[in-house]
Amino acid sequence: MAKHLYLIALGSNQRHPRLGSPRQVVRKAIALIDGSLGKVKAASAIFDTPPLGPSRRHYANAAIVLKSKLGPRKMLDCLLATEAMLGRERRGAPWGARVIDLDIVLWSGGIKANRRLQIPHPRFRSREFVLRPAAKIAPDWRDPLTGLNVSHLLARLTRPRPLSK
Ligand code: A4P
Ligand code: MG
Repeated sequence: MAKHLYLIALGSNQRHPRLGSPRQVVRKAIALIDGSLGKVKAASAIFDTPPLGPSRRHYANAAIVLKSKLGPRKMLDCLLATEAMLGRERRGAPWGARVIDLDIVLWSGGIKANRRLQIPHPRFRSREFVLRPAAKIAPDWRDPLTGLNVSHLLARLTRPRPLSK
């Protein structure tokens, strides 16, 4: 029985030798996840975003809502296996170029915190490249730690701040 819902963030900023551009890699990742890990209930458009951190290449970012019978630990294993299948190699700088990054942002079960897995994703509240696509498909999903929903978190992050005097 599919009892879990996940909000998953996808990002790529490296071409794949066979699949092509980061945008095409993200599209392929969604197609792989749908059916094998659960049912994709909603998928955002794929956004072109400026890189945060040291990488100079733009990213393709998207978000999906996934319904699945897999619990969070198993889901993480399957997402890591999907990353590997798409050719991601874990070496080099942690924020280096990557062919695909699949992160669990939110889970219908709420909070999970251990050495391998933290849900909600610890940095998602400060990432416009996660919140903007997520707000298109799950604006009302509430972050269990702050009590704010995804569209509020996005508004908080992108709200113009008054110039300091
Ligand atoms: N892990 C713990 N919690 C989670 C979770 N909720 N979901 C652990 C997924 N994994 C989780 O992941 C390292 C380990 O985190 C996993 O093995 C798992 O045990 P990783 O994917 O190798 O690490 P990473 O991707 O380098 O780190 P992270 O935190 O996913 O990076 P970020 O924060 O996603 O930053 N700029 C733009 N515009 N768009 C981007 O997508 N991405 C990054 C990477 C930097 N700049 C970017 C983008
Ligand atoms: Mg990751």
